[in-house]
Amino acid sequence: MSPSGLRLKKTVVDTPVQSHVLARWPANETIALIFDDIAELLAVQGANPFRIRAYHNAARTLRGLTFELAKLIAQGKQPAKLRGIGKDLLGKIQEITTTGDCALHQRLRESMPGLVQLLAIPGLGARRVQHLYQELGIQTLAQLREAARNGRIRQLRGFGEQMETHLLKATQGAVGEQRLPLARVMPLARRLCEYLQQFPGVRSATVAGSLRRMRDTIGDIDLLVTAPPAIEVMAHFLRYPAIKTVLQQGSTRASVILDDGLQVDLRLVDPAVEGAALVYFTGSKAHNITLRLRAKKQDLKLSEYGLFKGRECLASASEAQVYQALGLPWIAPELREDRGEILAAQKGQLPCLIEPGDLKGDLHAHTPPGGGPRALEDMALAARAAGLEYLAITDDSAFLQSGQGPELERLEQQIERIDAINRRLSGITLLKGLEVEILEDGRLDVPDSLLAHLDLVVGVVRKHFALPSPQQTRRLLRAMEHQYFTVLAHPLCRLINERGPLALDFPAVVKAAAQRGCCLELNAQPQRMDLFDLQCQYARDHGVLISISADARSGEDFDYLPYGIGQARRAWLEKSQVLNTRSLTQLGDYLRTVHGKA
Ligand code: DGT
Ligand code: CA
Ligand code: CA
Repeated sequence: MSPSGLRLKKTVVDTPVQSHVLARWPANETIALIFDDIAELLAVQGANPFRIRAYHNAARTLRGLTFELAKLIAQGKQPAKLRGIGKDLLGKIQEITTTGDCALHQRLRESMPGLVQLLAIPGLGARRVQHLYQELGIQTLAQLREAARNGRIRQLRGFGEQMETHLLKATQGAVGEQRLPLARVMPLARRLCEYLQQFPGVRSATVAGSLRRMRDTIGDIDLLVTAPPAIEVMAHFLRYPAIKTVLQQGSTRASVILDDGLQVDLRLVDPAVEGAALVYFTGSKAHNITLRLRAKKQDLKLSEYGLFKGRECLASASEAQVYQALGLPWIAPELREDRGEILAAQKGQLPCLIEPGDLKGDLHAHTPPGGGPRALEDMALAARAAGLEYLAITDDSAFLQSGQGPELERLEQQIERIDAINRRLSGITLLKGLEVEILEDGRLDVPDSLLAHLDLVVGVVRKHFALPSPQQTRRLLRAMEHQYFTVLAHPLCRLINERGPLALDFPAVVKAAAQRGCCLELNAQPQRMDLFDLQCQYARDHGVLISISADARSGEDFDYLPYGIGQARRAWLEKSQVLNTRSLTQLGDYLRTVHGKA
């Protein structure tokens, strides 16, 4: 065991010591930790063992002192000769006393940043790190995790299966592992739930954790299964074909990794405590903590097994009972982030959240590329099947500019096609829209004279994502000033795991949208989820209407709408704050007003 790396990580390394935050001089222990760290790093490099030992010995001497050495040095006093601390090391101590660190230490850390992180894992000392490097070429956390996943660690002398599992756990989340988009994970989790539910005796299998809270990205899948004690559901779970590695298994809990790398945590409880377990396992952790504190104030104890007064269980069977016994109404999972929901619940001020069935239409959709002559109609039918009453076709404005013929003619052809479909189909109305590009300077790539023929215009940034904030903000503000601009689509342009959000003065964009009366989109494409919850809430708070859209490119894409609703609920949105919950007539009124056509 070599915990020094870990201790250092907390005390010295990750918080660079700056002289103005020091308690005037570094403690003996701080200097000793730096020396231990130097020794470990030298060992990983395969340095001379005497040199390595010299640093460890000096650390030991420092820990045994009855006075603070750095204080003495800071006072300009000469310390008496100390065992194992010669001129060279004393020089380093002086350096640490004045700067908080020494150059050798910094140089060693900088020369092998990956190895420094490996050393910080409890159980990985210099010798093991060196071994990993020599045998498997492992220099980074990511490489270590990969090797552990592939079962290569257990083959190493002195490591074994237990160590491999330990390293897999220790590196989880530490390597900037990607969180996956909600819509990619939910279907997998639901399939697993169905599999579990099929097992005779199982009462329920429920998705919990961040999935149930509809977070935009998911770290791992949490499932809660209820069954009477005698049911062998755990063995059934471990037989699930897509399981690659079993990290942990017991009679009431198991953690596995699926073929695609996703982790699944399963908890099995008695049906009698389903509600309490579900509250616990749904989280978030922050919500749970605040809830437990509330229980404590009432002299109660809340756990995954129930709400207790002394040994008496007051509630456990359903979530509603647990919340009720705490003096609260049931709180929707999407709100459970400790963002004021418990106080709002207590005051009876929880929002009346938007529901999936509230959406009447979608204002941003494309004709599938290569969809043939029936593509428009297919989209209309798919939207109708998804329960929508209207759908705006907002093809990319590029279709006007490419090919032959004047732009107006091409636009008129599209409008005629839509009119024909509207005459033919009942129960769904296609609206005439366009997705226009917001050019670098904020102009739109289609003139107002053409946009005037449309019902609505969706503006998007397609290029120049990296403009500095003032320029990007100006660009969007200018775009929104256009008379026929209706919706700013995916305003932040982030792509989960691929592209961060635009640098923007977001409040300025929201303010402009509110003044102009145009709306901001909550795009429900799995990788977008843009606006995301907190921004969406901010926009709502400042009087901006939100348009929830699947940005569909095929009929199946309407399945993404519930995830958009999930985000909207996380943003505390009510039905009235979402434009496309309005009837077609109400929408028409809104569009005429915002475009100055009223
Ligand atoms: P994720 O997996 O990163 O997307 O986020 P969650 O929220 O699913 O987190 P996860 O999988 O670590 O844990 C699932 C739930 O279990 C979490 O939402 C609340 C509960 N939980 C986990 N650890 C703790 C804890 O230390 N304290 C409390 N009170 N609850 C916890
Ligand atoms: Ca989770
Ligand atoms: Ca988990």
